Amino acid sequence: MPTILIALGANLGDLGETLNQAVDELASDSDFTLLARSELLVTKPVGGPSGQPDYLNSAAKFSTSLSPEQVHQKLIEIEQSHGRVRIQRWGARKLDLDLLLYDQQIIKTSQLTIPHPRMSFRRFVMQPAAQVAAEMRHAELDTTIGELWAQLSGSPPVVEIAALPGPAVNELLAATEKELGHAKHSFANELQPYPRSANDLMKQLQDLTHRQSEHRSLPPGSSARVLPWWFGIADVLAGQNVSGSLATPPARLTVYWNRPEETYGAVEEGWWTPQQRNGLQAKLAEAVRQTVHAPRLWLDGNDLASAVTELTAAIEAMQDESI
Ligand code: PH2
Ligand code: MG
Ligand code: MG
Repeated sequence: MPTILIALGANLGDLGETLNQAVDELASDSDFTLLARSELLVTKPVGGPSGQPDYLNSAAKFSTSLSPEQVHQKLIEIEQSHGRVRIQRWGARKLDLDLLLYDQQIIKTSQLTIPHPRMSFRRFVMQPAAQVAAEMRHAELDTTIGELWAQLSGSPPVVEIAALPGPAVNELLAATEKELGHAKHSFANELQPYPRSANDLMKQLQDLTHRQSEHRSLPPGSSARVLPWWFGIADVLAGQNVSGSLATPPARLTVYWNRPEETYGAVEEGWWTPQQRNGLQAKLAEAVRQTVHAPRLWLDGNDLASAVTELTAAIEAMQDESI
C-alpha cells in the first residue's frame, strides 16, 4: 500500500486537541493505517496577515488504500468538520491538513500538487516531517526528507536566486528586503550598472562567480543573505554544465524564477533575442533541476509582486526564528 506524509497545522481554537483528533480520525478510518506521528511544535506564523496567533504544527505518516485525489478529498472533509473556513491565503485557521507526499509520485493538477510545492524550505513542515519520515524520498528534488531537514537546519542561511539577470532581479531583491526589514537581512547584487553587451555581461558574471564563496559569508549582524546564483547563471550563459555547485554546497534555499515577459526591458534587449532568452531560461531550469537537491522554491511566471510575496514568506519559513 502507498505511504503518505501529511502536515498538520492550526492557530485558532484548542490547537493540541484539534491536531490530535485529526490524526485519530484518520487512524480510525479503515482506509488508513497510522505508521508514525510527530511531536507537536509551536511555531511563529509565516506569511499572511500580521498579528496572527502562533501555530501548532505536526506531521503524520500513514499507509492508505485511497488514491491521491481521494486522500486530498478526505483531508478537506476533516478540515471542514473542524470548522475550517477559507477566507484569506495564509490566514489564521482552525485546521490545515496538507498532503505532502504520496509515495514517490509527482502530481500536478489544478486541484493537487505533490510533493507539496512549499514543503522543502518550511521549518514548521520539515522539522516534524523529519521525525516521522526521514527515509521518505522527495521525488522532485531527488533526495530524502532527512537530507532536506539536515540542509535546512544545518547550512548557513543563504538564499540564492536562479534567474536570468536584469533590473527586475534587483527590484525583486529590493522589494523583498523592504518587506523583511533591512536590519537582519543582507542582499547582494553587484551587477550594476548593467553592461551593454552579452560579452561584457559574461565577463562580469565570471568575476562575480569567483567571489561566490565570499558573498556567502554573512555580514556581521545579519541573519540571512540573499544573492543571485552567480556561478550557475554564468555557466548557463556560457553554455557550460554548472560546475560551481560541485565545489560549493547548496544554499539553504535556492529560488528559481522564470520571470514573465513584462519584466524584460531595454537592458536585456542588448544581450539576447527573445528566442535566445527562452533557450537560456530552459537551460537554467534544467541546471537547477540537475544540481540543486536541496530546499527549493520554484517560481514559474510569477510577476514581480507575487514573486516578492513568495520569496518573503519562503525566507521567513527557512529561518530559525520561525520556530
Ligand atoms: N501554514 C501556512 C502559512 N503559514 N505558519 C506556520 N507557522 N505554520 C503553518 O502551518 C502555516 C504557516 C499555510 O498553510
Ligand atoms: Mg498549509
Ligand atoms: Mg492546506
